[in-house]
Amino acid sequence: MAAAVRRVRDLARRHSARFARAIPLIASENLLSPYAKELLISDLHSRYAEGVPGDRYYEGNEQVDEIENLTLDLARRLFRCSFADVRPISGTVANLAVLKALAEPAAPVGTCRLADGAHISSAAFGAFGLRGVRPVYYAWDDARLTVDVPRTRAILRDARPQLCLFGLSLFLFPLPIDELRSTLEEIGAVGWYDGAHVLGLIAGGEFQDPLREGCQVLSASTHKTLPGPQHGILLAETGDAEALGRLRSAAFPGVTSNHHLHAMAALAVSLAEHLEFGGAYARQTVANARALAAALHERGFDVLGADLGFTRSHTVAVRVTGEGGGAEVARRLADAGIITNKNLLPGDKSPKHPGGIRLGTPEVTRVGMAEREMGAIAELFDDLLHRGRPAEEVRERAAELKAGFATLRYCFGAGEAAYRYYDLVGREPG
Ligand code: DSN
Repeated sequence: MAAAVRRVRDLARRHSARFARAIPLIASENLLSPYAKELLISDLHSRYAEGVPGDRYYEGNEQVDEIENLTLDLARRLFRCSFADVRPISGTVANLAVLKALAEPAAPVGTCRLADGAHISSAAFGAFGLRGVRPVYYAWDDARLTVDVPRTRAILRDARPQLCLFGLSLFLFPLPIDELRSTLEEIGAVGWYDGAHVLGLIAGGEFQDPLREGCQVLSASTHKTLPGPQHGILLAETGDAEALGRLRSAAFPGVTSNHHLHAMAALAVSLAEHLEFGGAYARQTVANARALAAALHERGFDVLGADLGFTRSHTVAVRVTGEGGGAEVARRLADAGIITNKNLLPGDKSPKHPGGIRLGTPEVTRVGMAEREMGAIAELFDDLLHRGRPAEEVRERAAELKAGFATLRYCFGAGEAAYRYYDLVGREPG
């Protein structure tokens, strides 16, 4: 069995070493600060704390209670709202909690289509299907790359969903919640925003502000543009105390038992760090996405949103049907040390053949890259995909570029190594 232990530790070490040399451009990934990361291996990991601070089912929770209260305070401050719940253990779990609290089975619930960039939570095979709700799809404006307001107003008036979800996993531009607010009020719908992708941008003041634009509830994961641990969060601003009670009991005991206390403590650190550094980080993340998009466009790539400034978020979408399609291009890039994912794009004919790749700048920004490096990354794309340079050569150049950005920024303890796991696992078992 020691061999299995050695093997998994070796694989984790190789994984870290690989990422240390790579250019990671997955829009939903980020790096934890050293102070947050340490808490993931603290004793908190070994404990249970079902219930709420001051009213637990277990003894020994005094420090946990204080950590949870602190995390809640920080969340309410960062997002300027009166309600937070940090017990969902992921974004999807937070979404399930909202559905359990605010929609009955078979109820119509407004959302975007997967092909227009919605998260799998909205799918029949995802959280919507688990709760048994019926999606009411908004109309999409292909030119503006966002929800089409006039046609969606008509759809909402007709179907009258009592819960309307706004949120995307291919999130290039803000959604027109403000413009739909009067229609939501007219039909009596609760506005619900899935801010997983753009949470750190919202907090940093660089994207829309859903709780001020017509949404009462915000659910999210906490590890994308908010560079926190893998966890979930519920935020709300509403006078409906009964709905808040249902959200609380949906979070626990509805969709969680224990809420991963180590991750919650790490989240407290990340929220505190974002209060300090989040504005600068969010600004540079968006600036980098726009710079990367422009640099790719200049090199002949079909970047979505060329007439719209490409993106207002951390994400860039590139149609790569001319370069071999999303799956093939993502695989070739990974082979050359550039980590992306294939992605369905609006207009794709088959979900099995995504025509695009999705790129994100949260992680490269976190290690200090700026507009200049976005140009260098676009050059690597061009050399690999348009000029036929070999993957090994591009991989070496990617590693050289990355070598100048080996430490974390925008956090306490900035300057520490960004990818440390391979340093930490020096010991070997028996
Ligand atoms: N899987 C995440 C993403 O990549 O968008 C969302 O959960």
